[in-house]
Amino acid sequence: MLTRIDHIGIACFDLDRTVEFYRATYGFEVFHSEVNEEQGVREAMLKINDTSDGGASYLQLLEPTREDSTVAKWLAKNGEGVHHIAFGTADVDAESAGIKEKGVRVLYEEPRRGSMGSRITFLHPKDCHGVLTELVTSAPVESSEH
Ligand code: CMX
Ligand code: CO
Repeated sequence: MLTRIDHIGIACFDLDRTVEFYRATYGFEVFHSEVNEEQGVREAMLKINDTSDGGASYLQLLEPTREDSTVAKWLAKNGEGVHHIAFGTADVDAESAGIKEKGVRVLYEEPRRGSMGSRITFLHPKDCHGVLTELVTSAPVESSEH
């Protein structure tokens, strides 16, 4: 079961300036930031709210770290904006297997590492009415605190 919006991914050219926009305009603070070399991004997670299943919802601001990253390619074509949405689930393996059976392309054989130790996979936007869709299982609270 998909139980919440985990995050909305927003691609930007300048992470620091974009973080400052969200702080100055809405009062959102950076909850967590990291570089994910595999995904080719530097990112900031802004927590919007906690949810009843123990997870949370975030904005994920993304700046590419290299020219051949998926986000760099997307920015060059589209400019800044909403890049993907991510649904939270307790079991990304089971969810992605079930969705694959319905004929939607799942981009990874095995879930990969996402923000804060989460496990993530993506569904192809062309099979999802134009929306790049991520599935996320958050890390247990214990491990995300270390
Ligand atoms: N949203 C909607 N459509 C998208 C898209 C997006 N984010 N990215 C690409 N597309 C569309 C393109 O517009 C293009 O459509 P047309 O053929 O009609 O022009 C088509 O998909 C193919 O796009 P492309 O530019 O040739 O890009 P690629 O096929 O090389 O890559 C994708 C597309 C989805 C496979 C790749 O972006 C991917 O693997 N994404 C998953 C990983 C990722 O996005 N990581 C960054 C975020 C990390 C995180 O969230 O933690
Ligand atoms: Co994401």
